[in-house]
Amino acid sequence: MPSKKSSSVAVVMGSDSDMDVMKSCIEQLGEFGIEPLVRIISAHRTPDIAAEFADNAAKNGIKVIIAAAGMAAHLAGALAGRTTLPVIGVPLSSKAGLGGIDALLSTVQMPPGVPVATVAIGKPGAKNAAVLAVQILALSDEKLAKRLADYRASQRKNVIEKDSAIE
Ligand code: RP5
Repeated sequence: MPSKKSSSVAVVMGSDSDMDVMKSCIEQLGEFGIEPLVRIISAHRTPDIAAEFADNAAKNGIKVIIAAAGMAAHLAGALAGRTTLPVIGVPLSSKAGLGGIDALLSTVQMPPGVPVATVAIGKPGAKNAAVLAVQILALSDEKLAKRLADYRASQRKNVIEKDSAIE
């Protein structure tokens, strides 16, 4: 499923150990017809590659970057510091970490001027990162805007059905 093909959305994660959770982001993008560019790049272990990736992202056709990492999660911020593309940060709970709070604070506490749109820890955040990326792209893509409206309508229908099923 992971792809290195060019795409308007890049899903970057700090380690292959993040893939389990980030699969739900990739799948959610797939439900909107988007096959993202998927990369494993570490802000700490491969800082040179992270810099090269961010520097060239816009000219490679990427419009939104989703960056996920656990522990001292600097990936999203490090990429955001080198590009003006929107960066969505997904804090992850890794085995050796502090339940994701470590990654949440590292991702969300960006200094003024270099935002990272930070979503929830783990799988819910991974899914929401995909939806947020679609919302950004849908501003200039009518087909995607229609898919988003359908997605919201189906969520609404689901809840109403569950409510009706209660006796
Ligand atoms: C972070 O450190 C990664 O994003 C991962 O969540 C965490 C642990 O990485 P591994 O030791 O499993 O490669 O940089």
